[in-house]
Amino acid sequence: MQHFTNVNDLSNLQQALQQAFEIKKDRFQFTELGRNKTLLMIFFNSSLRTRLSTQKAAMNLGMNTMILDVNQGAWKLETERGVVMDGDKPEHLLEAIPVMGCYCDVIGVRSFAQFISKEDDYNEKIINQFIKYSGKPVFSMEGATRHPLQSFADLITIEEYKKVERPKVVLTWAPHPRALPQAVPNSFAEWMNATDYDFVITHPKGYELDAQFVGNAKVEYDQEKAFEGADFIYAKNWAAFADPHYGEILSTDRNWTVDSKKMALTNNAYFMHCLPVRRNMIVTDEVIESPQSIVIAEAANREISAQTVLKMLLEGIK
Ligand code: AN0
Ligand code: CP
Repeated sequence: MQHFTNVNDLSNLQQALQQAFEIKKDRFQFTELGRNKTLLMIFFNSSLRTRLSTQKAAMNLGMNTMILDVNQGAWKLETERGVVMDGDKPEHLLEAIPVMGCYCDVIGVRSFAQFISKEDDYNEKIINQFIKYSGKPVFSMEGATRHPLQSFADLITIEEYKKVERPKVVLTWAPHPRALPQAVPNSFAEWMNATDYDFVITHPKGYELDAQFVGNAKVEYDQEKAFEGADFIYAKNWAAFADPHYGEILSTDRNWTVDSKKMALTNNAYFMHCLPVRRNMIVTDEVIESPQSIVIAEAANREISAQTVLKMLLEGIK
């Protein structure tokens, strides 16, 4: 594999899943693969899980790791070509990227949607420049439109916990005080649509996701109806996608918070969330602390998804 930004970069999803389960059985079986190879992780945004799980995954493969928080200690980066750089940004991304590429063998990038230009966000302007100018394999640690390492870990987790071959999986919008990107729900939908699950998305009117991610999913505006018979509830907030409200908060209605009463409508569903999660906005204490909550197992699988992807990228290096 050359780069990893979405589910289609895996040539075969079922094989990738099998590889992930192999790695989970013994995560130290490929320690030679990464010897004398260096992973550089670039963060334009905060992270707990992605940072730690990806670093751990790289170490499991015998790699060395370097982490750069662009907003803490690095030069502020200009990202627009053609600007007269007389402002507060001393360095341009067009030099910074190839320079960073000189020091490593693989690059991970986290760069969220900025909600300034929908076009820039949905063209993955930052990650695509890393792909174009770094000369190295690049993978997404959450871009503007997708969070594929998260979705891969989500899929691994569902495969581990499902009790029927074709579970009903429900992605539900839930309220949040800040405007959050669509990357996690987009990506989750993209990966669920690549499986044979019964996949339903529920959200208030106005929160429709980009049609390319919704795909063949069933959209149900009545959250309680959507929860009926569900095997997995996957909660997430996102800001509006549709124009003219791109990036805006249209509702903070706590009737959409996932609580025990709603979980009782399901088929004893497992509760999932990518974390970090705001308790009693997205989900009640009771639900996230219940035996049906698998958020920690889900986070643990981030190490496995990252290691599977890093292994494939290392194998792709000539
Ligand atoms: C981010 C988001 O919603 O995309 C990262 C989630 C993994 N969440 C926050 O910024 C709270
Ligand atoms: N789920 C996830 O990506 O968490 P972080 O933002 O902490 O990395």
